[in-house]
Amino acid sequence: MTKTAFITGISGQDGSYLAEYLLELGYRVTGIIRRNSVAENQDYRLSKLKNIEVTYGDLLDSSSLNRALIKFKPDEIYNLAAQSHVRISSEIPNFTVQVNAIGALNLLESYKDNCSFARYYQASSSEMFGQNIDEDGFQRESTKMNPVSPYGCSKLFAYNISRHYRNAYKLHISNGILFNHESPRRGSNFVTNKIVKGALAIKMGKLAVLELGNLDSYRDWGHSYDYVRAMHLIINANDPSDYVVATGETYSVRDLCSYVFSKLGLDYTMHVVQKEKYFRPEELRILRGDSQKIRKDLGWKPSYTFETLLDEMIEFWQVNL
Ligand code: G4F
Repeated sequence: MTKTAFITGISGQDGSYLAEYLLELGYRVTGIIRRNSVAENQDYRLSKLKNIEVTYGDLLDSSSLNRALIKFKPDEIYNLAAQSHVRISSEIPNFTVQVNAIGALNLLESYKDNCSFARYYQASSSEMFGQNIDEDGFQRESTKMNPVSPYGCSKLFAYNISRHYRNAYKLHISNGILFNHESPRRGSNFVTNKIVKGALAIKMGKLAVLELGNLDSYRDWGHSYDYVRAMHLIINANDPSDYVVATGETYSVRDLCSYVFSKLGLDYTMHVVQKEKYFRPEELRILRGDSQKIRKDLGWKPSYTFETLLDEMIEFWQVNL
């Protein structure tokens, strides 16, 4: 029997990869998109996808969630919608908390009341750990969580309330604690895509310098395609649970600059300048995830490395910039 998936954030990087992946698996794919005054930009990541069913809706509008869930009757619900930019969350903290925390609660309520037979995936984040790191240098499911941004705090609420609904109402709800994941579809104001597009623009003579913030923070970067495969495994596990999804390797923003610029025959130290406006009020210094649990229990492993991820992004923008 055809399964129906419902995706919030379907027009985003992960939402679009997940929609494609589930269509390939034979799912009926549905979701909500927010109304935007620039109609052209609303679904550009979905433009090549046929047969998905989307309706206007918003995590802050419970009536739209109820209507969508009653209409689509999903078997699997993926809550990927968020204000996902960490630095910007300090500029719009109220909005970030409304969408990421209260929005998640709205969706859980709508799910519990309208289609509790379904399974539910909550997009949780490694940003929830804050500066905590285990003695061996990794963060894992048991690592303490003390977020250092409005974004991280909002995601921690969504993570905890999802676990509460799982326990209190015996619902099949799982969290994926995803470390950074990128692709050519990444928004241009996240650091990977900003560096790739900036370096190419410098190479083409279209940009003089690339302005960045902190070059000495470390992140565990994977590919969005690998991480949506993890989401699907997590929601289909026999028992609901929480899983770290990460590569286990960490690189600094400086390493990232060095790799991308040298691929283009450039020396990043000649072209990158640091600007105060791109620093965060409180920086999360290092992320490195231990994903043994999902590897052992569900057989997941990443297919991309740091290098192949960046090579794909460079090749994409060489053609499309
Ligand atoms: O690419 P970023 O903005 O990603 P960040 O903040 O780590 O968050 C991403 O990963 C999280 C998972 O850990 C997600 F939950 C979240 O939604 C998002 O997808 O920044 C990465 C690093 C940071 O340390 C930042 O300070 O790059 C540093 N950075 C340095 N210069 C910059 C810049 N980041 C951005 N966005 N822009 C800069 O100019």
